[in-house]
Amino acid sequence: MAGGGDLKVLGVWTSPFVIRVRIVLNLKGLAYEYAEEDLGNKSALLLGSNPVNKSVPVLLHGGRPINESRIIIQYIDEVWAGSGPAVLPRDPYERAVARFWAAYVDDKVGSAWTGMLFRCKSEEERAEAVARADEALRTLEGALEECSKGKPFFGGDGIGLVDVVLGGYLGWFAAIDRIIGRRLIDPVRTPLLAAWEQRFRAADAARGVVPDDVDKVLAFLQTLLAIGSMK
Ligand SMILES: N[C@@H](CCC(=O)N[C@@H](CS)C(=O)NCC(=O)O)C(=O)O
Repeated sequence: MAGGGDLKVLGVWTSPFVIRVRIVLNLKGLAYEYAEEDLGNKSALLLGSNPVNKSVPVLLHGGRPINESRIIIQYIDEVWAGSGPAVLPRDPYERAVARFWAAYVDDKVGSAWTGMLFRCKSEEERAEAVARADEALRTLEGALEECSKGKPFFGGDGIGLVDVVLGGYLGWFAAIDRIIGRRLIDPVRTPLLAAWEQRFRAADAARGVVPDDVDKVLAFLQTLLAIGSMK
């Protein structure tokens, strides 16, 4: 495996942002060391490596830190352009489109995610965030149709930027499904996304990285709420 022992990820196992980076490292066939952080007691390495945001993930490459998950993914794709599939399209126009949808996911789905779990002070506020998630997912159903052109993933035949960015949230979606008593990615309302989810979860690069134990995720949610994370 490439990577040469000089790659290390500082992460938290449920973080959508960490999960997407780990999936990209897997796609590229890169070996890396993984260090689980405690967000209630961040390591000196994390604080020193990401002093501005103090957030995970951090990728250390030969000891040098790279921060912000979408920037990390692009870095990996550029440095290891020759290894594994390209995560961002080579064509500049398609690359711009992929970046647009990846930013959309973090903007709309990401803010609904924190709204549904961390920032809601009442069930009404949670319902309002769920409605925002529904709307974003409906839009992404159309984006999937457009970007995939009938192929399995947003990235076409293989997993690409938009796939990993959205796929990082799937473990949390399953936990939210349990809380709200229905599917966020609903096979009737968003059939393309529902089929995409199955394919994404089954991909080698995602297996073991996307959390599939809802009870464990919900227990971890309590830990995050107790330390006031993601507010
Ligand atoms: N925009 C950042 C978001 C990273 C982020 O929010 N990470 C969370 C964990 S999911 C974190 O480390 N939060 C710090 C904290 O809660 O103190 C990225 O894409 O890397």
